[in-house]
Amino acid sequence: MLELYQFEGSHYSEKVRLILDYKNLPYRKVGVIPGVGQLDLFRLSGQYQVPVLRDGDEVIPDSTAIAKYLDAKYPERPIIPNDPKEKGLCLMMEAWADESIGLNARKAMIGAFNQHPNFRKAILPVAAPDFLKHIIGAIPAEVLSFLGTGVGFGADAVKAAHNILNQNLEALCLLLEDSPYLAAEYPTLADFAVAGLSMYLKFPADNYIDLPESICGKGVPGLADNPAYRLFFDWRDRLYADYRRLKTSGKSATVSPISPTPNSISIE
Ligand SMILES: N[C@@H](CCC(=O)N[C@@H](CS)C(=O)NCC(=O)O)C(=O)O
Repeated sequence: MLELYQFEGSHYSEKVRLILDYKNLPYRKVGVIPGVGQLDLFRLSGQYQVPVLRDGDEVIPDSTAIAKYLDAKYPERPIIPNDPKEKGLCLMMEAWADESIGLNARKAMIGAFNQHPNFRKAILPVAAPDFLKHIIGAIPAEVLSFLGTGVGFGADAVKAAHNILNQNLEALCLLLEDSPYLAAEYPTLADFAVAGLSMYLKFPADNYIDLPESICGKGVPGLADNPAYRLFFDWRDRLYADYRRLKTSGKSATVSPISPTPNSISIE
């Protein structure tokens, strides 16, 4: 069976989970513990980041490489169009989702949980021990903001991320005004990348991802609750309802930690 090495709260992992579900491919989730688990991941894949797909002897890191591998190896329900224009649009939008929506959504979410300690506690890795969540929750917002400065998560960087995301969401609403999908008449990699990478803007309300219930349906204030972007979030809800499996259905949602104990903290 396919194995997905992942963090449950990772938006790049979510992009791959959406594709696996769309293609009806059963898979087993292997939860990587931030820190020590990533050392095991390095031994397996030669790099430290999730997602990593294992298909028998094949080990594929990187969500884009995984998407292309899956479409080539399991061509049923293709996600990369053949038509040149559609294919070009699809690949361009996928890269845009990864690099613009994904990176800026992470900054905007960190900005939001600098302001809201409960949101911050809720989003720490589900596997993190309670005492760790307590300690992180107790760190004042100004300290986190200070720590963030210099690595791109200070107040100015968060504001810049909001500006970019506002334009991204406006563009998506315009694109979706008269079309059910972003790059073709059927769902493609562009749709799954945009849906997955926008997870931190607003977590899906239903039971798709194994995260604390307190954050389901919640998101970055000013973006998640902005009526101007309703069309986009409604579109994403429909995509999930049509193609994403609920976490309770099927046997594919087993999490078995790649490593028993965490040795560092990560926000994803
Ligand atoms: N380009 C990669 C990005 C993956 C990525 O940024 N993964 C994050 C989780 S969302 C990660 O593993 N972070 C831990 C780290 O960098 O140590 C992809 O598309 O898969």
